[in-house]
Amino acid sequence: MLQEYYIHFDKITELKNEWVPFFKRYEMVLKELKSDFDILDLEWQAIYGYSPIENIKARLKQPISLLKKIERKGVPFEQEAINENIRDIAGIRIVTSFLDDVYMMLEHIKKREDLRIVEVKDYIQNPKPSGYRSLHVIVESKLILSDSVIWVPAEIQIRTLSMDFWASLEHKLQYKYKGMDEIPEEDREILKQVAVTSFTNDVKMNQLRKKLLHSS
Ligand code: 0O2
Repeated sequence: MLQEYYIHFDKITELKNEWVPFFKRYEMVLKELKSDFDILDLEWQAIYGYSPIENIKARLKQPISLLKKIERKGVPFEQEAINENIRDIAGIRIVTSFLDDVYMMLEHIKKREDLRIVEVKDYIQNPKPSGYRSLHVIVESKLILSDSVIWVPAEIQIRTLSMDFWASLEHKLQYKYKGMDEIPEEDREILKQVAVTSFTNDVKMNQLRKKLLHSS
């Protein structure tokens, strides 16, 4: 990680200093999205006494992660090209209680007039080879400025508590081993098995909720 930082040192310095105005629009959209979903959470609690949202996090992509993605995708180091091609500079993660709540959130997003869905990546139905599960919704979010309206790209990741447990711990292990490829094969298999067990638990809890709701 430190080595990567030094390789990209000049560009990281440029991103941190000269690109501050470019990143502002993503900061603004993150504030707006976070606040919108916080309000939704409060509203659902007030109306139904229950909200499917467990927690919401907002993150701006780190310069090193952005540079690695720019290189991987062969995107020119120019603001317009990056805005067009890198859709997750602004990222929101919504953690829900149950599996059905993930898709309920997606339906909610589809109905919003301030969000345009660009792409839905369903890594729940089609998990990543690592075992990772989550629903990624790439959107453009409406931002009202003093004299213009712009649509800013953002990625909304929606996942259950169980998927979040797995992804958070697996991310920490990846960091320790400096990348998934470096984790020994037998340990990667253990991680995949834990992901499957987590998902089995999600399915069981979802079924249990349905059964209890219908019997009450
Ligand atoms: P960061 O900056 O650390 O958050 P694309 O080319 O855009 O279609 P990309 O960028 O690879 O494809 O997007 P993808 O795979 O849809 O989503 C990448 C993000 O999903 C990652 O962000 C993680 O947040 C999450 N993710 C994907 N695979 C895994 C995995 O195996 N384990 C964990 N823990 N998370 C995963 P980044 O890229 O790390 O960026």
